[in-house]
Amino acid sequence: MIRLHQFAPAFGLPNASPFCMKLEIWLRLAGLPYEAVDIGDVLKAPKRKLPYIEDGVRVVADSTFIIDYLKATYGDPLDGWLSPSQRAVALAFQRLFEENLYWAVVHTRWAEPAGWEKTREAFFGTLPAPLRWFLPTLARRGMLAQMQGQGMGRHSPADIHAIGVRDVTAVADFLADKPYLMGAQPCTLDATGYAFLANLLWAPVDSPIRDAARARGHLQAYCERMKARCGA
Ligand SMILES: N[C@@H](CCC(=O)N[C@@H](CS)C(=O)NCC(=O)O)C(=O)O
Repeated sequence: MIRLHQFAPAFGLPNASPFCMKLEIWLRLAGLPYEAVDIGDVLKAPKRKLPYIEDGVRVVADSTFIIDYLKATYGDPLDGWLSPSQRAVALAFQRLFEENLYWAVVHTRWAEPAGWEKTREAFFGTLPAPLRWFLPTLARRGMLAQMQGQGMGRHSPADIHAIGVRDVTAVADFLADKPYLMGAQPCTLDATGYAFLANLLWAPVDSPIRDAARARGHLQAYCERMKARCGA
């Protein structure tokens, strides 16, 4: 049985980490049995980030490398129908979600005071003392440092919101009236898209980016469709 190491669920989502949620949704779409191990301990993770999996003696980290490994080991039930040009578009949108929109949303959760209140309560609220006195501040400092290193954290809040709104608008325009991002059936990009959009729409962190997503009702309908399909 595949053991999926991820954070404990928060914000009423399958996972408040879009990368963990992406992998869990992929496993469900692919019909692979797994056991979720909600330890949330990044220090035990091979790359100090979650998710990672254990599959027998194999340990694989990073949601994309894990999916590559699972496809190579158990087959690829989701993406076989995509043409080379569709794969190229799917990769570009994956990068939009994971390398850009992610950091704009991280800003709203970890840097902006109102978002940080929600994040601190959801992620650290149940920790025993003395952990809950210092871990939130340490974790926040680490996330803000990552945002500086990545570069998103160097922009003004208004510019970060504009960057996120532009991404959300592109996704909404691309989805248009299709049931799934690449067409009539879900593929790996939908595991990513659903995870990142649900984390934007359904986490209780207000922002102009979330407002832009809410204004496009078909993004909400898309997430509901994916939720019904995956049961999570
Ligand atoms: N490229 C990685 C990114 C994973 C990632 O960024 N995970 C975050 C949670 S969303 C994490 O574990 N952060 C902990 C930290 O940075 O200390 C993947 O696709 O799995």
